[in-house]
Amino acid sequence: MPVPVTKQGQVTLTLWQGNWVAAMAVGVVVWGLILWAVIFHRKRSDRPPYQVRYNLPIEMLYTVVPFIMVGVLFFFTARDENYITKMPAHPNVTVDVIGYQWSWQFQYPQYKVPASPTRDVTMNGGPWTPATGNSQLPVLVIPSNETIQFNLTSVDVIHSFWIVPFEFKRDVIPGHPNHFEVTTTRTGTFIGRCTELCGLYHSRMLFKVRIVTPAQFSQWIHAQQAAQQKAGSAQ
Ligand SMILES: [Cu+2]
Repeated sequence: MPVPVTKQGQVTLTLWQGNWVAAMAVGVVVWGLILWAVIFHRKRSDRPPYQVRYNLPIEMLYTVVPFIMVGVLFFFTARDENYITKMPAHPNVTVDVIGYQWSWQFQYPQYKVPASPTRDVTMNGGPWTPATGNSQLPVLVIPSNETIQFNLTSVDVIHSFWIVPFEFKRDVIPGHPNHFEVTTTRTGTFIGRCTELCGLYHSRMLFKVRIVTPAQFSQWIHAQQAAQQKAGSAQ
């Protein structure tokens, strides 16, 4: 698993690891019982073995133990899912994500650009191509150690928004806005993908993600605001 870059991603990773530990513990017990039966209860003669009808305590154990296992998995999954899908009321930064065949647009509705067609700071780009590689990909810039809200919409077919080290995906559905929030924990440059087969160039629908310090973010967003206002006014 990639190192998570959000608090929510860390919770997902811990839940996944806990599930593996629990599955391995159950597996070891089951393999042990199988080996024990194979080694110590081999067929020794043609005499039919001693017949037993039922054993109430063991039958109850067979029923109760799986219920406990499901209950434990359910408890931790429900607890972590509630945390991961929680939407704190006042995110530091809001990003409107628009998916289309075959790229993404990122808008920052808190940062206005009156002269631009979208009226917000907007990052555009294009898909990966053999000629341009990753150089045309749209860039999503967000600050570290802050809460980011993503609003997901699609203008054509169903896409899915996936920043790999978020350990999280969410579908981008036309006519059905989706939302989620994360708290970033570190800086770095990562890759994002579409993870819902959406057509011929689905696999080229990549984007770059840069998590920077809040000071760098503020500098970057104000520079974008000024540059996009100037470009809009010139048209
Ligand atoms: Cu897509």
